[in-house]
Amino acid sequence: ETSGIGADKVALSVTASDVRLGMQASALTQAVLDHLHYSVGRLPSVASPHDYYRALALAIRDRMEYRWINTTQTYFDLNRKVACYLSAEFLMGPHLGNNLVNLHIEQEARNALATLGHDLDDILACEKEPGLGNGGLGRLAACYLDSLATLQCPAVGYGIRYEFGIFEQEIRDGWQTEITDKWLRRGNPWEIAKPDTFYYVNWGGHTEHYQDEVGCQRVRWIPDRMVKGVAYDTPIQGYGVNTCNTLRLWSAEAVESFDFQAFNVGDYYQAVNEKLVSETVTKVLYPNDEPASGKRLRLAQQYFFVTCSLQDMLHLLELAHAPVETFAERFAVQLNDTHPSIGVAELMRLLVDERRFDWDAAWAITVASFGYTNHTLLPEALETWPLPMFAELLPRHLEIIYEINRRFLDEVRTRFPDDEARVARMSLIGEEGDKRVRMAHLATVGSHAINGVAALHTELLQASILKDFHELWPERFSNKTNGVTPRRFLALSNPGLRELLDHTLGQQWLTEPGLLRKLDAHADKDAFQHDWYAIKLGNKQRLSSYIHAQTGIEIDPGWLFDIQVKRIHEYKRQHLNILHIVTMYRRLKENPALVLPPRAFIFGGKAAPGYFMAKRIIKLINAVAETINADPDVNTRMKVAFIPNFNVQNAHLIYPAADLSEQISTAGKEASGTGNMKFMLNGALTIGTLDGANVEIREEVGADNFFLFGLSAAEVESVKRTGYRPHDYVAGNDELRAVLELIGAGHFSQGDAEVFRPLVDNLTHDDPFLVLADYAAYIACQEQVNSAWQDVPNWTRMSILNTARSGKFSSDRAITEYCEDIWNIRPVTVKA
Ligand code: F58
Repeated sequence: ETSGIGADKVALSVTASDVRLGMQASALTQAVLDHLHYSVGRLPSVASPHDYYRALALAIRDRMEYRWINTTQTYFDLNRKVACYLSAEFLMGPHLGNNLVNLHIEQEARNALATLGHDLDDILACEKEPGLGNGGLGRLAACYLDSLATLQCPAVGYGIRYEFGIFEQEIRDGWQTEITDKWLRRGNPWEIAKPDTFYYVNWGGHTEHYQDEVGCQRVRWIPDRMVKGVAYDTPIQGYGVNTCNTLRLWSAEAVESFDFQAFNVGDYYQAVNEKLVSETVTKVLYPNDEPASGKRLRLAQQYFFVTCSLQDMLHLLELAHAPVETFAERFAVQLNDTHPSIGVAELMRLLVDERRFDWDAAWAITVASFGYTNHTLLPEALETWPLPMFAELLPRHLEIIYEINRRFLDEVRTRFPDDEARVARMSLIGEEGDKRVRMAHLATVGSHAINGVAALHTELLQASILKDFHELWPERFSNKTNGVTPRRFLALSNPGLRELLDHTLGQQWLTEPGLLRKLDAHADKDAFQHDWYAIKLGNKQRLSSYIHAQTGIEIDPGWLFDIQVKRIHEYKRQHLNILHIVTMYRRLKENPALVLPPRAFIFGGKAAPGYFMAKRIIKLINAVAETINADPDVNTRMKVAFIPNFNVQNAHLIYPAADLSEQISTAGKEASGTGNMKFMLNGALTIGTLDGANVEIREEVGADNFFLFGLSAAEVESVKRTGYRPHDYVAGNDELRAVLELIGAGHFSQGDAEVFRPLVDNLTHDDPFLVLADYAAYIACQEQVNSAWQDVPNWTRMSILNTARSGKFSSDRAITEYCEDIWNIRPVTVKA
């Protein structure tokens, strides 16, 4: 009598009215009332929407609990190898809506709330998303967890339970301001604290070398500080399956015995202070996307979550009575960038110092266990730690890294005799300026598999920062092009399109996105185009209302929606977009009769709080918006809006409403991009450079259905090599010069010629990301967009083809490749 996921597979003897498990609307109504009473403590008559949100969230969590426990038990009973995805960031987005989709009970939940006088959408809007990540890297980790569960793969996500996630962005007078993200203030119904699952984490002190009972040289680490890492678990429900995996986040707590020691000597203040200091480890997410921060607390965070996770794996082995020797057969440990790469040294320490393995045996286990994913080639984003800081915080790990390095460089010298330059390049210790530990080298040497995140990125990785390593171990390298989950980024966020796809293709497209290709056959049909257009228009209406509510700006849903949402960074070139906008503004002012299809230029994204140029770019977007939106000469044909606080929640509204997706980074700089995939999936056309996954998007959709412009990665490099002179482009292009002058002279800043001076000067004198070199090509390409947009049937056709050919970019495909090529992990059916 159950409905919802796999009702056929679920053999529970549950009745529809069961308050804990029943999947029908009547059972959910009962469950919400029950939780309102027993968990929230409110009478229905006075309960707020947020109270209803909590009650419904708890009711939904109950419905996952059985599958969750059962999943863990199944993996354990079957001794199955588990993928452990180590990531300092998981940008999960709101849980409630996604869990309803994956459990197949949205309609039941909607009906249940309607019975109680509430609208599901209002209740969904109450959830404060856990913003435990900066951008693409953290969101990728979340998509991968969704796919792992959906593909029924044994997996755990391990990370940090930051008390404050990514800051909330407010726009004041056009500038970004940062507000602390107190996401836990009203509690978190999705997590279950596991106070008995904790591990100790040590810092500082010194090491002692001694001889053990059998005469072996050993090392003891005598730390001088200690904290406890406590587990908080969140269920990750797969779509349409019983598999419910775990996201385990570690939270730092003071160790009680330390308090007691202080109490005993009567130093109450010291005891309390100890607690405060301990708990700062997991206080806040570092809000820098790139560059790497170099802060001590950041290294402490990394070591903290990595040691807890590795100790947890060893503990699980013990529970299974499996010898530690089998570690690599039981766990595939994936490093999401270098942030967890201290794990290589930590696993060696746990095995050699604590379990008394000999070095070679420990090293074989370590390399067989770890895989490393690189997400950036930008030199300033590569993590390195100054030796003195490393030595102070993790003295034993530094010794271990020296030993790994000594043995590794011996291997290099054997393979490449008389090549000390190569040895210096490959060393785990960098000697340019102050000595530093190079975390990308540690991750590479400690892993049996190293991958980039798009075909171009992997090629460049092998040819640039990891060239020497690729020459030494070519067989360890592979490409794993990123992917995104169609459950969250289509089914949940674009219900109109979902319905059309279900109706046209059957529901299987959600797990077999290759089926989307069947849309090709409908792309030319009038009636289908009509439905498609209507859905897009509805999505644009939704976004338009949201923008109006957030900013006061009114946008006509009939206009072309041109959207760029992503972190604000010079390499992503939001300022190139602005140069186009100002160019169009000037043309319209000079020639009011100009025919220009009306466009809304929409932006969103956070800047790192200390990133001077990025913050100025936000100010520029808002300044240009204010001028244009208020000018009756132009505002019937163009408007500009900056959506504040871009996050997963408002992303649900943004991607489905796009006509044009801006993917305009300098070629060779964006490792992959994943927003590009979310736009494509929702039927936006891309204007972009040959960068990251854009290359593969264009291959899939066909060159005719993609607006390509700009220098290639190879051309960018060659221009830079031969000496790039941005000023030549200014001198050679009157329109560009006029645009830069307009901005520089304060036209958009009430005559203030100072505020944008640094931006304009940087572009004309330095322009590290070749904005001016690509300007003319970008403008020309945007003109092609304008003509294409005027042919509505053809634009709609191209929009349909984008969705049709987006199947490759499902995270299910990406995860299948990781499972087969790197982790050696197979699916397991979890029975009910
Ligand atoms: C992003 N990196 C890449 N880093 O820029 C993007 O091209 C790629 O699609 C994505 O990873 C997934 O592979 C990224 O988001 C960060 O946010 C780090 C956060 C921690 C500090 C260093 C950057």
